[in-house]
Amino acid sequence: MKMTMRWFGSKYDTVTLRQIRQTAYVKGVISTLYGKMPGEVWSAAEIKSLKDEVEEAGLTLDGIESVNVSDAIKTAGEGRDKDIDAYIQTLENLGKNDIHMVCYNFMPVFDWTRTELARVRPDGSTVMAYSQKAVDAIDPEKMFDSIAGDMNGTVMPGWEPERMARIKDLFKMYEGITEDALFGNLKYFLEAIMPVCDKYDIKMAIHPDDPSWSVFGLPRIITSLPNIQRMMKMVDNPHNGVTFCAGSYGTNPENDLPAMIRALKGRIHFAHVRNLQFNDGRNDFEEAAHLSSDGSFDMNAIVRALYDIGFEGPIRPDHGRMIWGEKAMPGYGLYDRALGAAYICGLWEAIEKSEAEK
Ligand SMILES: [Mn+2]
Repeated sequence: MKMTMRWFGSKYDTVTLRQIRQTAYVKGVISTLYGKMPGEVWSAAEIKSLKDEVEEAGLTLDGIESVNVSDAIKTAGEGRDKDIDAYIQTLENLGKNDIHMVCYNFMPVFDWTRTELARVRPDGSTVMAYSQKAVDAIDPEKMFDSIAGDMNGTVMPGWEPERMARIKDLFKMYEGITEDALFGNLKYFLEAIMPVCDKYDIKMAIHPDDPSWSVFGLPRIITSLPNIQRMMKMVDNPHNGVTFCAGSYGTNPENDLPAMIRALKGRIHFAHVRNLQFNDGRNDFEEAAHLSSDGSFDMNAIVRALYDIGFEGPIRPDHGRMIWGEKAMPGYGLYDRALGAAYICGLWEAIEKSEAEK
C-alpha cells in the first residue's frame, strides 16, 4: 500500500501540501481539478500543472478523486454520448500524464448523505453523523440548506451550490430510473471507457454509495458485495474495479468488511479506511476516530485483509473528526486525518513485520 491523503487543490483546501509532506506518513496525494463540471474536458496542461505542483512539494499524485460522471451519463439523458467523449478525452489526458487511478461514483443526485456535519462527541470533537429519522423527516430538496451553514465556508464535494440550486430538475431526471436501469447506464459508460483505460492502464475505482442503501427513493446500486460482483461481471475487465471505502460499505452492519475485501482481491484499486460509531444500528451513526476502540469497526481486521490480498494501491485515511480548534471542510481537516494515517501505517507495519518473522 501507499499512504496518501485527499487534497482539493491550493485554491480550495485549508490544508497545504507542505503540511501533508511533514506528516511523514503520507507520501502522496489524491487530488482533482475541483472547479471542473461533469462533462468538461480536463486538458493535459491543466493536469500537468496540478501534478507539477504536487511533485514540487515532494509528494506524488497517486490518483484522481474524482472525475465526476454527469447526470446525463447516469440517466442516459440528452448529451450522454457527448459527455462520455469528454470523459474519454480526460482519461486520455490523465494517461498521458502517467496517472493510473481514477475514483468516481454513480450516485444519483446526492453524493454521500449526512444529516449533521458537526455532531459533538463526548470528548468535544465534532463529526459528521447520520440519522434515519432526520432523513425521513426532511424534504430532500431542502437537504442542502439544512447543512449549508455547517460547511466552515468550504465547498463540499458533491454538494456544490450550483448543483444544489438545480435540485428539483435533478430529481426529475431520475424519475422512473430503476436500479436495473442504473446498472445498464453504468455498463454503457464502462464499456465506452475501457479501451482508453486499457491503453493507458488506468484503473477505474467506483466509490460506493454512502450510506449503502437507497435514500429519498433514489436508486442506489454500489452498496453490497453481490452488487459489486454484478458490476464487475457485466464489464469483466481488471480496469473496472472499486474504491473500497470502509466507512461507506460499513454503514450497513450486514456488510462484512474484511470478508468483502478478501472477495474483491485484485479489483480493489483504492482504499478509504475509517471508522464509524453505531448508536442505533444503521438508523443512527456518527463518524469516529480511526482507532478501533473509538468506534464500531475492527480496524486491524480491515487492514489485515488488505495486507492479505496483497493490496498495493493508494490508501488514505478518510473523514477525520474536527479537533484542536481546526477550521476546515467537515471531514477533511489535517489533524485527525494525520492521526488516522499514522495509525493505519502502524497497523500495517506491525502486520508486515510479524509476517516476516514467521
Ligand atoms: Mn470514501
